[in-house]
Amino acid sequence: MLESALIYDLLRQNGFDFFTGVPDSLLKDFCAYVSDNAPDDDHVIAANEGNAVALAMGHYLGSAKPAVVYMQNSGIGNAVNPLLSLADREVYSVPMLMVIGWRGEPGVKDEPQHVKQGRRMTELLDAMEVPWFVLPAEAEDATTVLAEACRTMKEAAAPVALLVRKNTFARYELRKKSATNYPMNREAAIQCVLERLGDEDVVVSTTGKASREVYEYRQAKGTAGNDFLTVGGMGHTASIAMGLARAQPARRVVCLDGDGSLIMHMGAMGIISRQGSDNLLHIVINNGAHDSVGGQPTVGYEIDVPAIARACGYREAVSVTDEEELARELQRLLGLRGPALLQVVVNKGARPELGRPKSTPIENRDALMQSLGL
Ligand SMILES: Cc1ncc(C[n+]2csc(CCOP(=O)(O)OP(=O)(O)O)c2C)c(N)n1
Repeated sequence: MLESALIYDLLRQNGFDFFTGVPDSLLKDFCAYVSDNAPDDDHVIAANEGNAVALAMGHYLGSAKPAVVYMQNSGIGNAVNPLLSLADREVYSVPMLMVIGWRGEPGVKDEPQHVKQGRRMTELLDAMEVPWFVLPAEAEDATTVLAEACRTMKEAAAPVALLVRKNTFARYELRKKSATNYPMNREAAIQCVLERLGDEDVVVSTTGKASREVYEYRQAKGTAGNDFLTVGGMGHTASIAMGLARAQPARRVVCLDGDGSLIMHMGAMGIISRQGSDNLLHIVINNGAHDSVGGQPTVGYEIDVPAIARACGYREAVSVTDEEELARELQRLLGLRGPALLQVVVNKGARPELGRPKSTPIENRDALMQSLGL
């Protein structure tokens, strides 16, 4: 296994002084090391992976130095447009080193949303003509491959990818821990909401541990619920909820979103409020972090989510922290014409033994559609 320190130091020695990206569970240790060791100004956790590619491009324009862009392979989708229409050698030709966590690598068991992405990943990079290398888990080989990747990046003057397999990096525990003291964490907030919804209400929950907690709640209660558990497509949960709300105007649709997810595709907020989602309640569980993949910070605690919602045209937007306020505002907002936004500010953290849905995404889809009489 590789020490993150070794790769970080090699990157620094190769002239990389700016790191940006979106965290990934597989790169958790490397991301934590960068968070702890890169000066704050040299590290930006981006809203989405396309955003990170563009930041790397701006950095190069202003410094003549390539940046490191880290991401999970599911983020390649977000990055394709700026990679091909900006950084590509046939457009602005901007070098950068992408460090990509390889979820769903063939032969390695993973969740359904990662399987095809992992299987087709190298072909996707080939189709984009992005040269790629696999980072070996052994220090000497990793040093050689990293040097080769840097050489290729400089020669091509274009983005190059370094693929990171599961268990490549040795454990590194984030030292920069931010402890908050809110009354609830995400799971407590989710339970409080689910306990108070009616049998007809539809729930759309976001990517990561939130959906796993919704699933476990239903399992524990032995009730089915009308839930759509978003497993992939981080950042699109609220748009799925809006589409559903429009198609089912007689139902109340409750979106359980995360701050990282909200920020990833925040532009959707302006659309949600303009297109008549009267029956949509958008709940943002804000733990100020990408909790599901290692707890790296988002700007969730620093931005005023209800003010943004109001400015986007949501009819109501409030923020709560404790269970009593949450229960009260939930009842009130469910009774109003939407779209409304309810922010719940919570501590990060989850139960270590939190399970994963045993049903497949298609079973989840069918169960929901059946419950809607479709
Ligand atoms: C496009 C994309 N990039 C990155 C990921 C990896 N990922 C899964 S969950 C998650 C964090 C989500 O953060 P947030 O919405 O705040 O929810 P939390 O985990 O804090 O509950 C990330 C980065 C992903 N699934 N998809």
